[in-house]
Amino acid sequence: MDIDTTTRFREAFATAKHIIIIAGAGLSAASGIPTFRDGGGMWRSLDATTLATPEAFNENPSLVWQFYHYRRQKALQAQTNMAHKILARLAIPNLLKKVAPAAKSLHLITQNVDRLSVGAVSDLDNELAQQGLKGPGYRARKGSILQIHGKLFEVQCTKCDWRAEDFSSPLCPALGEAENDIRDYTDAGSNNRHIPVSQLPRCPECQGLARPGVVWFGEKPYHLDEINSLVFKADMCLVIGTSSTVYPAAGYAYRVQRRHGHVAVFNLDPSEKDEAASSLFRGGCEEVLSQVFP
Ligand code: BJW
Ligand code: ZN
Repeated sequence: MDIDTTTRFREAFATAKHIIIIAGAGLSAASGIPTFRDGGGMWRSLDATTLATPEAFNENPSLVWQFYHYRRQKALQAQTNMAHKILARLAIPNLLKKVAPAAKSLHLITQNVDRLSVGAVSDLDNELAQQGLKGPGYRARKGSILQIHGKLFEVQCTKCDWRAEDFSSPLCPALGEAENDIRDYTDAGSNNRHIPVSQLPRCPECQGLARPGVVWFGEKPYHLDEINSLVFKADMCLVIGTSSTVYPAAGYAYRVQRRHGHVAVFNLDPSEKDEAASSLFRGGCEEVLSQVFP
């Protein structure tokens, strides 16, 4: 790793007041969760991005639910990796102060729906409490993680307002049976079991078809007003493990750069935001972040 880049970045981080972190699928890649693009996004020979649309769900809810069942299984089996853990440390005010003494706020805006960042923060909260480190300075501030593309473990009705968190898996017997039909997820081609709509997850209130509580293309992302004000005041923006191809998240780094904030990009490969970067760190974020924030 380039020592000058790290030193310059650490100096800028030390003077930052309002920090935002934009994260994408690369953050969870080392936890075994597939990314969407760059070769990571195939599921049963289908491009994952073509399944993450309301049109795909309307046309074939059975297929899209099987895709989300697979994603839920992957996320349930996954453990947080070093990158989640480091970002969790930064979310604790007293630990953030050690590397960013001027910091007044830090928010993680994650496009990931897997809950691993939330898990890393609550694990660390518990660990610090066990060490006797209590008080607000040792707790992540409420609302410091904003899940802009929703939650994989939320289920919502397509007909009424019902929504609920649900970590059970399979969500209904037919999804478990379909999974057993196909052992080799990556190359099962058109060998998809068709599940009748009546056997897919249903709303307990109105019996309507339920859907995953995530944001698909064309839908409104969550927390947009709050994120817009955070982006407006941010003087430091870390962009971690995202191809930066999906808006609105892809536009935030440019906005910070235009207002002369520091933009640091952490990515295994070149990404769309490299040109906006004041600091560019190439490599797996689970390794690079541990070197930058030892
Ligand atoms: C590593 C690594 C390691 C690997 N370490 N790095 C033109 C301008 C502006 C907007 C648009 C536009 N044209 C169309 C739009 C709108 C559209 C959009 O952006 N489309 C683009 C294709 C252009 N956006 C939307 O529709 C959004 N909604 C919206 O804009 O609404 C406006 C509105 C406002 C008010 C009212 C109503 C509407 C919604 C976008 C929803 C995206 N949904 C998905 C699925 C979520 C659910 C799920 O997870 O299943 O979100 S699609 C998918 O892409 C997912 C991701 O969160 C998102 C971004 O992907 P990400 O995270 O960047 O992953 P990858 O795979 O692309 O990249 C991984 C990166 O990691 C790579 O760079 C690797 O190199 C790297 N990496 N290992 C470090 N170890
Ligand atoms: Zn309902």
